[in-house]
Amino acid sequence: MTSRTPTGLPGSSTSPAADHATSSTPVRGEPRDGGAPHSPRTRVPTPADVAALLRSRGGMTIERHLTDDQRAATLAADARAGLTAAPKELPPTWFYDATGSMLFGKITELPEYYPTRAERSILSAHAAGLAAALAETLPGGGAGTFVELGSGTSEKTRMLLTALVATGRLRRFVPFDVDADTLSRAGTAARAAHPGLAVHAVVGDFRQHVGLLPLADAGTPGAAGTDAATGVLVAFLGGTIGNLRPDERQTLLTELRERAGRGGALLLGTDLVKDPDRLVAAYDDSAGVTAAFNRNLLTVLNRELGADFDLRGFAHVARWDPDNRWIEMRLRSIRDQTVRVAGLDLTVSFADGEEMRTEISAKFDRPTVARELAAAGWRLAHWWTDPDEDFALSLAFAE
Ligand code: SAH
Ligand code: AVI
Repeated sequence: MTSRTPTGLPGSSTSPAADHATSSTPVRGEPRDGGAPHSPRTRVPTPADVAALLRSRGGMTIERHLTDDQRAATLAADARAGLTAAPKELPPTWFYDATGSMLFGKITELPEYYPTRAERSILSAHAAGLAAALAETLPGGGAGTFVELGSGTSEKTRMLLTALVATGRLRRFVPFDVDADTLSRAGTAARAAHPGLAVHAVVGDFRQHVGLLPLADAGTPGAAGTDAATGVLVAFLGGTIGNLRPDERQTLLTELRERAGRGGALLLGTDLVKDPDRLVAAYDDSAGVTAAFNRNLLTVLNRELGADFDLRGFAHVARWDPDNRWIEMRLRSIRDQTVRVAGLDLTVSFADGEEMRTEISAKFDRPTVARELAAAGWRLAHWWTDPDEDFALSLAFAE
């Protein structure tokens, strides 16, 4: 299994053990060593000790595939590559610090931003049917492990968790996100709602760390160290797959298929193509929340890379690209200006009117989703939409 690293990253390797320090850390508020003070005779607990301790106390574990150092290195590599490219571009992953996640939460409540409401309505109508479909098709009568990529607050996921727990098969919930704080809160909430469920939160970057996901090879009954004969459900909700380029989507879907094994299922949320005016309004709301979300990327670079972006010098732009069928968010420089990025020892010039792309958000239709899934080894089994057909949830099984 290979673990992908953005081009040019230091430490790029195909050996997960070699290039990704993996550690389990206790949930906030839990004592690091179970309360026992360190003394010369007390062995410093290893990450495995801590994880075992928390499990035995009924706690949640957090595994870090993206340590603070790796986050800093990945952000630096992405920023250097993007700010020196022509045209300039930054990956949307870096929107999501605490402020960015909070702003995204506000976006989901805006009148113009329909995707969250539409997906919630689909989940509310079909969560039980989904659990039944999994029970019918997956080995062991359902999903034993439920992984959620880009989980955020896991707010909509609660409906799914309730339906899956009701099947009596679900043992483990694995929320996976780049934002450790939001992840920790979401994992704690899931654990509180379902005390019998093991919650194993993973801080990671789905562009790099999917190969490290703790998934059972569901199609291999009795596989050592796995929950063997039960299936795995991977959910990727919210339309976040549309924030990846087509080649990145294909790589991720293929890697998920390999990791989930023959007993794997994938629940994929995709926003659908519609009237461009509605699409642009969803990404350029009248209250200016999306503009603040977009500019927050510059705040992240200022704080984490010692840059001196003047946020007032950049205008928010949202545009529909009919050829690629995606929304593009950009930041447009409103004057000639120079930005110093001390952490990269880099000076970047922006011309008046120059635009830097910060996000694509691709929109889909059923044939496109089915084709992309099939190319990665997934068979589309169910396609559910909201009544207005704004958004779709696809349930696919490993071929
Ligand atoms: N699934 C939630 C949140 C969507 S917002 C919903 O449907 O509402 C996108 C989420 O993906 C954020 O929580 C963000 O932190 C996370 N994310 C963005 N890029 C990521 C990456 N490269 N790896 C892991 N998580 C990422
Ligand atoms: C997370 N993702 C699916 C959102 C989207 O709609 O592409 C991010 C977002 N960007 C602007 N508004 C919301």
